[in-house]
Amino acid sequence: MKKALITGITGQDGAYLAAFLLKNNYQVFGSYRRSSSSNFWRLDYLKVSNHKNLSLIECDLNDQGSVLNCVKKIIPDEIYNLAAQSYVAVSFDQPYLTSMTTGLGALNILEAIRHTNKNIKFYQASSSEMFGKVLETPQNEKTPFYPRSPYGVAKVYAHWMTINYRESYDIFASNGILFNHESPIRGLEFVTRKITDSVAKIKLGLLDCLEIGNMDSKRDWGYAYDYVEGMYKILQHEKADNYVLATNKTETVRNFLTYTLDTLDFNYVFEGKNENEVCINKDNNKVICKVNKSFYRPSEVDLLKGDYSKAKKELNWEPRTDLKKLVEIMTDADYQRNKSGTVY
Ligand code: NDP
Ligand code: GDR
Repeated sequence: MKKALITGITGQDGAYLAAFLLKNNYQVFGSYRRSSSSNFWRLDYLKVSNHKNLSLIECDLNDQGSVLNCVKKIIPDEIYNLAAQSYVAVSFDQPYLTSMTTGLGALNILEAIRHTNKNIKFYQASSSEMFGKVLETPQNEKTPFYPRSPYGVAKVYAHWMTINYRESYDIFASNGILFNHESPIRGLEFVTRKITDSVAKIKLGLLDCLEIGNMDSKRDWGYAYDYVEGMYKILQHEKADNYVLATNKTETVRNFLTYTLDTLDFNYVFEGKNENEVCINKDNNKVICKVNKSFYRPSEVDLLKGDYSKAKKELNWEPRTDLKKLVEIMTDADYQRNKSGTVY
């Protein structure tokens, strides 16, 4: 039985990947950082918390000794480094912590591999945020980076460290450059889940109005469930490399909102421009969405669209869920949860 270590098991991707690997007969070790309250609701949601082949191990990515001990104790066949301070907006307020966790955290694992067993395969969760102020569209593995946030800069560092350890020490170290991927267990601070949860609440009379930032920004959104299989395929390939996983489609935040409103049969109209834009419920003339400039970022990534043809050709990977379907899955889940009073 193969052993995999997943850092960031309490996050969205960590939970989906754990479920995927357990289903594929892996022994899974999930590392988590200590906190004052338990944080395993995503593993509960996917019904894998009590799986006999899942073990949880405490390890903070910022503590090099802790990372080394964790790797030494397990000696896994594969490590998936999914842990990060992953919220771009917060990275402007906490650039140092973000650089430590999102950037140096990857180095701590690579060093642990180098000093323990160089046969351990390594997956780094690189990000489309590295393309930032994009230099070409769609973006592929050869597109130069132009990060626009401390988060993006930290991911570029980890990306190149991964390549450097591959070339210097012959470690099987690969980067998955993943574009935005979402799900019903996405964190509530990210715009997609914020929209589906808030619109569900408005429909149920639990909230009056959604306050949002830049609605013109465009993203390439896929379903997290599809993307973790891509991570696995990247590590099963015959040689270590870098791969874009994306849908090659892009939509505005506004359109994501309209798909959500359509899913819940709202009758609405958008009025005004920029920070004065509002969305009005035509059935009762109430404002159900308005712009709040406090959600704007000091520098924005305007458009992302990923070319995943290399992953399709070499890994036989492609996304299976289109955006409208994804919005339906997320909106239905949030509507049911809010209706039953469950909080996630
Ligand atoms: P989440 O924010 O949901 O999960 C991040 C995980 O990292 C959590 O388990 C978190 O733990 C953990 N973590 C944070 N700081 C530390 C630390 N110091 N030590 C140990 N663990 C820590 O992110 P996602 O699941 O969405 O993303 C997974 C990875 O993929 C991240 O690296 C992200 O940057 C990257 N990525 C994500 C994309 C997406 O669209 N989702 C796209 C491209 C890249 P805790 O629960 O305690 O906070
Ligand atoms: P992103 O995701 O920054 O792309 O990073 P997020 O959902 O936070 O923002 C997407 C776009 O929506 C705009 N936006 C808002 N964003 C948030 N969070 N809240 C709002 O109210 C709001 N209004 C408008 C943002 O300005 C932005 O343009 C995600 C994370 O998962 C990263 O870890 C990952 O690397 C990238 O996706 C790919």
